[in-house]
Amino acid sequence: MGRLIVVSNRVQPPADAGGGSVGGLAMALAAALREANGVWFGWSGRTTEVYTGQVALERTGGVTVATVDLEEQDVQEYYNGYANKTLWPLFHYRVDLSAYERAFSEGYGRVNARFAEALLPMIRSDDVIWVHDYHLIPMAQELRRRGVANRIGFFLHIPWPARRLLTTLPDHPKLVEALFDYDLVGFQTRDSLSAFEDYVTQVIGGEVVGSEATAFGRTVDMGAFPIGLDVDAFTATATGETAQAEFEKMQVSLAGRQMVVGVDRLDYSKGLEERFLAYEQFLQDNEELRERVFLLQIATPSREEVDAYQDIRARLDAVTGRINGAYATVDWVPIRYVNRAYRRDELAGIYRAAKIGLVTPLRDGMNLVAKEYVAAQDPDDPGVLILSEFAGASEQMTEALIVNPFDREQVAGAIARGLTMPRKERIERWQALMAGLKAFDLSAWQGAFVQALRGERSAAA
Ligand code: GDG
Repeated sequence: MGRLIVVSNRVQPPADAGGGSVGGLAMALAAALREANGVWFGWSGRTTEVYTGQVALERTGGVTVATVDLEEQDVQEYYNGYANKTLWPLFHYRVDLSAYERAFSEGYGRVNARFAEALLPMIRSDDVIWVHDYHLIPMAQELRRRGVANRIGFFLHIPWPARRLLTTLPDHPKLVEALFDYDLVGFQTRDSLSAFEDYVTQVIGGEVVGSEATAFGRTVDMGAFPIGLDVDAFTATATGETAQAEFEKMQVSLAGRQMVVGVDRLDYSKGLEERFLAYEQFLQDNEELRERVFLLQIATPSREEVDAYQDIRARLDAVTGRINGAYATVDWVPIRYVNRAYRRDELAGIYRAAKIGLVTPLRDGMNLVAKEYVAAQDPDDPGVLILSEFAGASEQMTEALIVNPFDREQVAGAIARGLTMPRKERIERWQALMAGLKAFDLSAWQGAFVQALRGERSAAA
């Protein structure tokens, strides 16, 4: 069986992925690659004055890691530009924040071509290639242009947007056409898959039969492959020494109060402002519960070079300041708002100490925090997950309290319900959620995708 080559924008060596890493993708891929004696190719995260195309190779944790440096202009146009100022907001339904410049799209094309050129000499004829995420949609096209005939799959970690949104993107058919150079295209949810099918049939006039889409004179296999969590590993982390120490530290700090927790990259798609306002609504509506609870929001700084991220950070500073100013007492602050990264094992202890996991993105491909929160709970006394209907995870995690994050009163009501939910109901919901997590965990996810990519089984969802 041929090797697995994974291509993603950033590469996180597996050896480092246990402790301090940030980003669901890094965690997911490290494990998948170890199993498949894989090669992981991507950007080093470093810039050089002039692009050299030189590939740095490193062997770590059973995986060959291959990286290239980019030029500053590449980073501005491809990464900060087309990926994070154009596609990310658009695919998260924020047409208002999506900025298009021709230079961005040229930079995007150029970097994809550079990656393909750099990867080319490493590809053996029986390798399968798995490309990840919106940064690299044209990767297969660039490899095909260079004569690569291997099986190539693409997985989109973020949502596929509704057709009316996607058509606001200049040159949208060009972007979609590039997907037809893959053998397999995977989405997180059936919802994204059907939005893609809708675009192909309604905008391009293509055809969808079973799990295959035909357009631009080519046929591609498609499927929904919801990313899972390495449940056993995370549960072990949550009951390990560091997590236990963190848990005990939190117990002291709780001082008999109950904690609601949010953990997110500081990103406008995560709905943090709406979350704080819903929590304020809860404080207003539930005077008797008010000082018995607090919200801990960990918001890890992210993409700070992009203006929209500076704006959301300033807005969050203001809204937490206002709410804390309005409600705090001498010995109680309603929102503990923290802008720093924690170790993964510390996070696990924090999740375990929280009565409610508040996961309310406005749009999210999947959301692994929801899964981590559940996996970290004490089976005898589990907390309650409140989950946005617009997180991909809500397709699977139906036993959570599912909310519309735009509906402040509904979210406020769910917080009150979670805090007072009888233990029996908490246990029943948690058991059902855990069974779902175990049935389709990280290794099932990568196994299903790679098998479908190798043509060993159908992609049909
Ligand atoms: C994209 C899609 C999809 C957060 N803060 C810290 C920290 N994290 C970790 C969490 C979790 C990961 O980052 C975040 O993953 P999410 O899935 O919630 O979100 P994105 O980063 O937006 O990921 C998403 C994912 O790709 C995978 O396909 O689910 O929809 O947007 O694992 O725990 N980790 C550490 N310290 C922190 O402070 N160590």
